Amino acid sequence: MSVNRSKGRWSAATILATVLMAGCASPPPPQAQAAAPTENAPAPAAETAPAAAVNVPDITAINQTSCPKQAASYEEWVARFGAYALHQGQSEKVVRTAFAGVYENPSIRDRAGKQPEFVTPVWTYLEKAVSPERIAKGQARLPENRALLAEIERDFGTNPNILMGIWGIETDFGNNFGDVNVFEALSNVGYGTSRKDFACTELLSALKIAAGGKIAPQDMIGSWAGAMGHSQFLPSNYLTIAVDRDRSGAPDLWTSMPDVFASTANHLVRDGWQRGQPWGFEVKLPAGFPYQEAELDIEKPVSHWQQLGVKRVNGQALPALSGDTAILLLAGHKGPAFLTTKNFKAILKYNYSTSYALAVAYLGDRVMGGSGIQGKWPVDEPQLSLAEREEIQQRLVDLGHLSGSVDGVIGLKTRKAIRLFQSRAGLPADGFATKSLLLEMRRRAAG
Ligand SMILES: [Ca+2]
Repeated sequence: MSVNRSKGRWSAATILATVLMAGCASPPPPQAQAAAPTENAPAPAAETAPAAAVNVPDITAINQTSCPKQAASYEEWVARFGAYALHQGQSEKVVRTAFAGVYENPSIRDRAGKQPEFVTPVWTYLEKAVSPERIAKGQARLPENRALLAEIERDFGTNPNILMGIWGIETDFGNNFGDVNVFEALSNVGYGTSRKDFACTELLSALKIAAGGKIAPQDMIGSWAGAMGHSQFLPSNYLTIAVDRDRSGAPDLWTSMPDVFASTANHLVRDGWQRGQPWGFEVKLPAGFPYQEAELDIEKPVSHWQQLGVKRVNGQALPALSGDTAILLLAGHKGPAFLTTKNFKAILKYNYSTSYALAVAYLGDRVMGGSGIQGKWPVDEPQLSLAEREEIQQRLVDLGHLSGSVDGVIGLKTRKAIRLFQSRAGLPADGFATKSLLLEMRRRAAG
């Protein structure tokens, strides 16, 4: 991932170093100076301190006992967070070292912005996420990891499919886990977006990791959103879930595959992964299937679906599975259908997106030799613009089917409202927002 680093370079590092030093009786230790960025680095901070530095108060003079909500600049936010971290018991040395190389990164706050004009259709997303190239890439990485994956399955109950799937979707099998330092990523989220409490919590966790002394702050690299390493763990996840499988003294999610796979497995197990169960599989729904039951929060035993006539996509009877299952449709009644288990929900805890979870599931299966999705996606379905998605929601509100904000996000609540409209209109109640649905709504409102 490339980020725009043209603006504000140095400033936060300079200012934090300056304000922290102001409170020190002695000069900072050499390592704090060494931690400053070296790539295209200007002269040392003291010689190039921008005029803006004098406008920022001394961090030791800042009484910051909670996560900073107001700041006139990125530099001030970092200084205030630094004061807050000291208040929370972090050492000045750890704070100074951690923030020595950060700078303002406006592209981070742009990414966390408003709803997109168009939402990528699930089939387009899957085509890229589970491409033949990526499947081949995963298969190439299997031999070197096969024994380790077997050991993890023995100890955690997570099969190789799911671990390869998550590794491939999260970071393209380690080829891309982001290039942003976690302190830079999260301080920009804290300053530039509304997710300030999230940023403060995660930054304090990141400081705790650094304070452990086993992972250097500058090595804590990840996405613009603060997800770190091969498994894309947030710092708080690292502290509570990550596993030091290779017993080096700390979980290393950047270079140790035993630690990476064990940490991912631990995440899944904590969220209910059941040994020996599949995530689910593709199914064929019979004519007249009650589509309003195809939603992840409607959980039934397999026998319920058998009675309704649901079969595996190859026509075979559904296998016996313990626990409740749910039917998933991601593109309405014309698209593929899936029967999912609790394990699918464990994948969703990793990243709450059904498209993401399906991509993880299929990539893992394909890497391990399984076949792809058989059903046909409605690829000719026109995309809905933000205005059209909002219009559907507004019409549902006007009809009394939906309450709450009109935000263009077609989530569970909106789908349920669409199903209500569809049932009353005698349409298959699949909850899928389409252009034809919108046209039908307009037609009925006019008539
Ligand atoms: Ca380790």
